[in-house]
Amino acid sequence: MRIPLDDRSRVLVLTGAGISAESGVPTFRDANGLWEGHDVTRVASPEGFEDDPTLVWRFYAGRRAAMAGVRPNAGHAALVALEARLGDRFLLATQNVDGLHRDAGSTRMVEMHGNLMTTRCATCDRAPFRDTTAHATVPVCTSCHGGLLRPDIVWFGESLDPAVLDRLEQFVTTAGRDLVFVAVGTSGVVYPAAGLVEVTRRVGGTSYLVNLEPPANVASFDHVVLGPSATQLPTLFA
Ligand code: BJW
Ligand code: ZN
Repeated sequence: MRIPLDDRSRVLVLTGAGISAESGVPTFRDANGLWEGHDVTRVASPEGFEDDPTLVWRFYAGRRAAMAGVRPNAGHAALVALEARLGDRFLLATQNVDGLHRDAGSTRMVEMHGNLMTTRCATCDRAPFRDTTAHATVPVCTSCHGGLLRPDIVWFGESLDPAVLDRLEQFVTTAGRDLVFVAVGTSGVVYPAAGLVEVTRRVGGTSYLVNLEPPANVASFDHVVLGPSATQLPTLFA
């Protein structure tokens, strides 16, 4: 299949863990949402961090270390090529925190759930900073002397950056019926990302799904392509 685009089309691509699977990054719900027997919603929540910051940092330290040598794949590259073709009529919204879209060369992009290699203070408002260290112990803030540092990631129950939500809303509103929404490699259970397909329907746009298997919200899509994204995306946007 090929996604038909004309010179009015505005393409919003939403990606999830599935697009990075072929680069060797494990998806979330692969192991039934478990990590070393812990419920992922516990190690990725403010309550979990409050209860056991050491456990949370162990989870993120492992994920940081696992990124060594990981490279973007043909699916990421296909989105870079599409952006080059469409310019400002393209926006990529990724739920992934792995940074692979940026490594591949995507620039018109929002990271909805933050970035794995960025750290911030849980207490003070110092600017988030790049940090690739796989911390073995909980790092402490040197600005406010005592605040615990945490990954700059949007955990369950936390709000997304309003600037990210504004940019998405602006893109969708401007596009209206010219919106082509393409969701790639995502299980469609985590909001607000999972609701973008309904938003597309409301503005009169067209939606596509590219996923290995049918996700929770499959019935909401106009067109469904089942298969691995690294193989499917280059063909869809050829
Ligand atoms: C392939 C493939 C290949 C494999 N090719 N495909 C409205 C309704 C109900 C609940 C809520 C709601 N609004 C908010 C909520 C609460 C909550 C939520 O959604 N809960 C649901 C679980 C019910 N949302 C929030 O808390 C969000 N905050 C918010 O909305 O604030 C306002 C608010 C708060 C509270 C109440 C109400 C409003 C924040 C969500 C933050 C999510 N963060 C996480 C973890 C941290 C990131 C990290 O550590 O990395 O982000 S959760 C986790 O899931 C991670 C992911 O980005 C996210 C999505 O996962 P994804 O990408 O879909 O991965 P998988 O593994 O689930 O799926 C992979 C898919 O790929 C599968 O389908 C495979 O088949 C496929 N695949 N290989 C193509 N090669
Ligand atoms: Zn601080």
